[in-house]
Amino acid sequence: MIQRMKDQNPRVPVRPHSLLFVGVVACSLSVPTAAADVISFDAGAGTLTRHQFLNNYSWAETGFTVFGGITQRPDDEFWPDNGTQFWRVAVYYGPAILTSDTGGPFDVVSIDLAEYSAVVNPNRDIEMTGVLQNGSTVTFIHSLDAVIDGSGPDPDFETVVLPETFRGLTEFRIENDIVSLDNILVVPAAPTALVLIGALLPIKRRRFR
Ligand SMILES: [Ca+2]
Ligand SMILES: [Ca+2]
Ligand SMILES: [Ca+2]
Repeated sequence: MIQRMKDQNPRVPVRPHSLLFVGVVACSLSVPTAAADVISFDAGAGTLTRHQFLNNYSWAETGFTVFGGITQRPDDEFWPDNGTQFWRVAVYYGPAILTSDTGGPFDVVSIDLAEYSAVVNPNRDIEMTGVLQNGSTVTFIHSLDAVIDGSGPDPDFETVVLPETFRGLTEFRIENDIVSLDNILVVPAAPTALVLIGALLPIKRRRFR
């Protein structure tokens, strides 16, 4: 009956909540893909903080913080080398834990990994863990290639692409206590329709009260 009345009279007013729904759908469809960030651990790109009580360090860069490790840029045949400063996790620092400073979910797309050193168990398996928003975890294990000659010409670091399951994380961990890492490619999660509804509700109250 209502539909018929609208057909007969095109001037039937549209209800405010209908406008809200259309707005939410339109905004949801037009949300741009969040920009990717690279945590480089490079000098000047972030901030290293020493936590005296825990005798540990954290690194803050591009809205993310990595806890458990220390920056390093050696230049010899013993430690891995990619020409830049990287993050070294040791027995007394690990595990490395990555979180977003906003507390919001994020994706981990890839990470550069290298052996801890040329002489310490170079071909060990590196276990990575993601904590999802519902508290469950996903894991991925990568076996290092054992290619490491420090300042020599061999590529000590290798880029590891994480599986699709490492999306929408609240925390990313590297459980091993000895490993070198660099260039973590992260993508903050885009706003969801529910977030947009929350943002639009005040507008609705102002316009249609
Ligand atoms: Ca670096
Ligand atoms: Ca090398
Ligand atoms: Ca290597």
